[in-house]
Amino acid sequence: MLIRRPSDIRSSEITDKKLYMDRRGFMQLAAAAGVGVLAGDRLSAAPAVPAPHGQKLTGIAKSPLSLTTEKPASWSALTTFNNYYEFGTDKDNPADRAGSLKIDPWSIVVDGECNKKATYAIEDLLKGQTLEERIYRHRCVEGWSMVIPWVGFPLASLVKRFEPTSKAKYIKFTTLNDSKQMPGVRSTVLRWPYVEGLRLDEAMHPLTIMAVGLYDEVLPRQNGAPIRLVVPWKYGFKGAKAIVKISFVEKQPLTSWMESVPDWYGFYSNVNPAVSPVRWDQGTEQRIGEFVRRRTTLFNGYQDQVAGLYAGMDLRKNY
Ligand SMILES: Nc1nc2c(c(=O)[nH]1)N[C@H]1C(S)=C(S)[C@@H](COP(=O)(O)O)O[C@H]1N2
Ligand SMILES: [Mo]
Repeated sequence: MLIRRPSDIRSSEITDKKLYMDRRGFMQLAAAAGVGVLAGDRLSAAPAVPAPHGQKLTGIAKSPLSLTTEKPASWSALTTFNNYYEFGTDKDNPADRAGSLKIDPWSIVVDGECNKKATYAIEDLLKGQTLEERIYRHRCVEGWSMVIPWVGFPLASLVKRFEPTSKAKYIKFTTLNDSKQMPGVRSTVLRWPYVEGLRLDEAMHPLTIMAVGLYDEVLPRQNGAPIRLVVPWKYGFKGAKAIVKISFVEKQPLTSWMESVPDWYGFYSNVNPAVSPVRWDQGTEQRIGEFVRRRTTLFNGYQDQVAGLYAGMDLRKNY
């Protein structure tokens, strides 16, 4: 079968070694994790790690759905080691370049198979929502992982409000595509805008949230401000950042990654150590800040909660 590869796909996408060789990223993470720096390395070589930006969210409820007692990654690791190709393909590009992204005002277009098609201001969508802390395991397809203390609310509450019709089987998420603000969209590494999708029942699952915060602060731009999707049993790329459109559709949407590299990226993208459709072996993962790889678990450890969604499905075919 012919594998279509974007001609200028970055080596950082193709080898996970790059992750550990990126000196700057490594120094930051080592510092963030409190790990000693190798002899001969000067700490001054690492840029200052950002402090929490001081835009506190209030009235956050603790959710019983955090389901992990692991310690979340530090603020600095979470905000300097990101994937956000609209700002470049290196992990520190989003932190360096997303700072001036205009996120206010922000609105989301809701269209397709639903009764409440409209353009909604983000304030309107947040009205009446209880913000919850959800500490989730995050597993990236490239093999690294983190524990992330999101603040958000169930996507199901929005979906109900928009009243999908009986024809709505999937939700398509479209994200901001603005070449004036996002230098990375000049690259052809992906077809822009970045598009992701979920089956409607996946979108309605109580673990699926829209995140607007990190720790108890407003979501930083590099993490997807003002609003992004988080689906903890799927690989990280499902978590579309800077969402500007939610479409209810009948047919499975074509996501940006499926379109670019269909043999590597499937629609479901459920974390599955037994299926490695992408170049990397998905059997193990490396927590940022740790030096020993751990075993990856089916559905990223959320099997008790989500396995029922896929009863009877061949997860090797539906990767
Ligand atoms: N719009 C957009 N959303 C995106 C991406 C992207 O390039 N553009 N990258 C995805 C990938 S590959 C991952 S792992 C997560 C990373 O989220 P984080 O940087 O907050 O950890 O965002 C996802 N959402
Ligand atoms: Mo990712």
